[in-house]
Amino acid sequence: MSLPTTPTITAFERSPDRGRGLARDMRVRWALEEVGQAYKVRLVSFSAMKEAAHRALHPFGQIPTYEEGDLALFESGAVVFHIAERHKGLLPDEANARARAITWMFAALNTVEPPIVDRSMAVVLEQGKPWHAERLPVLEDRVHVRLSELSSRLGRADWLDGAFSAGDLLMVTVLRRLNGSGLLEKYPNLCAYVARGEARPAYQRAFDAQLAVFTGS
Ligand code: GTB
Repeated sequence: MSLPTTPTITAFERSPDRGRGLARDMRVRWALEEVGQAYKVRLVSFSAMKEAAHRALHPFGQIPTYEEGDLALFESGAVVFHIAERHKGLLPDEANARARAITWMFAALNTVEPPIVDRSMAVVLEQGKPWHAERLPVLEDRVHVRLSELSSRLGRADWLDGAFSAGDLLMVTVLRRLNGSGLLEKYPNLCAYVARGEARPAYQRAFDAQLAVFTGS
């Protein structure tokens, strides 16, 4: 199934992640690849993001956005949900299983992502502050609390609730933000979970597409 209008998403013209697939267009690209929906990408500069034309699409002047005909969306979680609702493959058909998968989408974005983002913002923006050395362990402890809880729940399963879903897609992208921090390595099942997500062909197509923006290929 494909949409009558090819959707267009926005992504960084020059991503600060240097092609590591950590910006939030990655999760939208991955979702589109999972369901086999072709898409176009419009690259935006940091300054263009703050101009009125882009703010009409995204009130907070950020990427990603999603346009499909006369529908314009922002918020990567809402966009992934929209894609999952309109295509088969990212949410189960059975009502209760579907509700649980949606619950994992919210858990990824509302419960697991915030401490991970707080930590990475502190590393990027607060290195020189006199209190940084004291604050960082506090932030890392909060990340460990969530990772430990998530690790216990995942146990030896491949995915969070049965088959791969949009909940796993978001959770894997959230956990990838810890790349290079050394924090995930304490949880071998979470490392294997992320690797399982990254091994999916749709993930790889999405990753290659965003990397090509960085390398200019
Ligand atoms: N809640 C929104 C969503 O999920 O869509 C958050 C969107 C958001 O934070 N967008 C960021 C942005 O546009 C890009 S992804 N920032 C520009 C601005 O606010 O002016 C965040 C991001 C950026 C860089 C890295 N990195 O370098 O590793 C990782 C993640």
